[in-house]
Amino acid sequence: MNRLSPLFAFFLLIGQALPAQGTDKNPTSQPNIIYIMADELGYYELGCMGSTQIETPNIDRMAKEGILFTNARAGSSVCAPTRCCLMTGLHSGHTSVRSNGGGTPLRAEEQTVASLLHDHGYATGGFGKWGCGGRGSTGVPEDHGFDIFLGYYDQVHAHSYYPPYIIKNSEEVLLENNHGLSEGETYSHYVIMDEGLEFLKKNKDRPFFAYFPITPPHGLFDIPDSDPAWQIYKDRDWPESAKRYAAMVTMVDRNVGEVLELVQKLGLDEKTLIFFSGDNGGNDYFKDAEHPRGFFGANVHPETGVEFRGTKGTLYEGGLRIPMIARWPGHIAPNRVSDLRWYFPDLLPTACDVAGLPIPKDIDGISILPELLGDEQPQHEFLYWEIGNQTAVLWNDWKTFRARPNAEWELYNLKSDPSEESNVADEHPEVLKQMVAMAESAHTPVVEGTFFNRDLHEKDRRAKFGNNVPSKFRSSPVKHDLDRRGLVDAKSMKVIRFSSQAEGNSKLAQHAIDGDPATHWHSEFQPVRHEHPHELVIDLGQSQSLTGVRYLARQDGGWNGSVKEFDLFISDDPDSFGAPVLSSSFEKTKNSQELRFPESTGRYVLLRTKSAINDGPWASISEIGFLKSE
Ligand SMILES: [Ca+2]
Ligand SMILES: [Ca+2]
Repeated sequence: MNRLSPLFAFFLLIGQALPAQGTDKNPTSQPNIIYIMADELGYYELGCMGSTQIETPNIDRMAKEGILFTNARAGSSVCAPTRCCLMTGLHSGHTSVRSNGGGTPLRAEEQTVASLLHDHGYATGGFGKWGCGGRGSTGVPEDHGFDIFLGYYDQVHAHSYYPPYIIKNSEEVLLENNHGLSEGETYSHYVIMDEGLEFLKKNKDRPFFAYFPITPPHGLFDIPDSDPAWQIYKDRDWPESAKRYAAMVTMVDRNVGEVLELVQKLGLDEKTLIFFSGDNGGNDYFKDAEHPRGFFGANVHPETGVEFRGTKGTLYEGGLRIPMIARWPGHIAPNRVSDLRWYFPDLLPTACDVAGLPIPKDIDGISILPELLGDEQPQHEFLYWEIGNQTAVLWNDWKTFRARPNAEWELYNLKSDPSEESNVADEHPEVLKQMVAMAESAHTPVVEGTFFNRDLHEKDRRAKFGNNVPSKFRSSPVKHDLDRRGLVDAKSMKVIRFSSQAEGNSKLAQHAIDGDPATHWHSEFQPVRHEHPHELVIDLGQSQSLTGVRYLARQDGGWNGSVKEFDLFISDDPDSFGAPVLSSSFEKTKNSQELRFPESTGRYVLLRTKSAINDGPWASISEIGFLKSE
């Protein structure tokens, strides 16, 4: 449907640089933009997407008053990388935040939706979980265009709704009587939402961009018993966590209602474009024999039972499909359903287009303003994702996926096979060849930002636990440490790729080289259990001649994941390793161990585990280091 006046459409056709105003007969420049993003919300977990278990009347109403997108996808399948795509207009082959450690920073010079709008006179506020740079790094939001950002900078911090403090523009905001995890009196999300609503009121007379990357329903499944949303579910015959989760989604729905109501009350309805979405694909939360795809079936069509393969964390459709709604009375026609295929890198150019700003050239997104206004919408040539070792491309009806660099490419026809069950790579070699070329063209090596003060960031991560910081987060003395004599300096090393990490348990890949024997990397074991081979790729900072590897097993009581058989590779190309320089095994000991190999030179080291000391499927490393040749 064409919502433009014929005259206005004519001006667009001849390429006049008019501010984009759609049906607005008296264009007022610089509309407001509000982006609300629920963390972890699954595709089918809203009423308007078919859920019959979770009540979301406000979001359903928002969809009716605007566009419900049925073919939108996240920038990535986990929290930090997907946020980076949303903020920068880049896909995950070009972004600076591609690992999900929680505090990986944007580079100092990077532009964001907020910085572009801010330079154009917008007030800019963020409320929720940042995930594009911990405190003390080049990625903090107030250095990337936000006048104010209140919430969590680091994702581990964000797991608790009762931390002793949250962060506002890198300063600590104390939350009264909070003790971390689920213990406390001040529910952080209320504080964050209140500040966001205040921001809207305060800036009602000037253009604003309000970004609400709120944390529910992710993290610990906590909602105060006094919350009206809890009252709806508390007596259901469901598992406790499932009830809490549903209540958190309904609370988010109430928050969306509060934003809609306030915008209307401020008389800004027609001046304000509002988005609501998830941040990555849903999870199989609370699954059991009766609900193998999770209690609420985040990736299962409630009526047909057709499933999206995979979950959060994978690049199958289940990791990427998200609910997405846009509402802009007077500009977006009500009651529309759109199957436009778009994803997070498209927010930045769309925001620029809406605000009447030139769209930067060096991005991957395209503006979807034409689709919002019911006009002819240009399409992406293809969509691209990478995370950890996984790669995926979407092109026409085709989706190709590769689980890791040395695995076979899989090919699916999403039109006939939305569940990605039938790999037709062998039947369509020409299609696959073209898509592999697209994937290769889309990937550039990651260049992250930097930390100048890691202590602040680490403090925020410990704040998840309040005063009861578990030993792995304390710098408590452990019995053994890595023998560091003659090693490449740990400070110059960086983990640039890993197969998986136990993010929810804060056993991150970077812990294998953080210089602290009390912390360790562990491969992810829930919700997805990854098996050998597990991989770490470490950048030594510069090409080095090496003659050996030293390793320290996890220093807590456990042995899960302690490495037995492994291959070690050295290369000057982080994407291409030849034959291993060492194939060997570590012993069952908590002491520092050393193995030698013939002198080999390179900047990047790949460790690939083949088995664990206790024959389990996991990998874990407290510390690893590399011996320089003398
Ligand atoms: Ca998430
Ligand atoms: Ca460590």
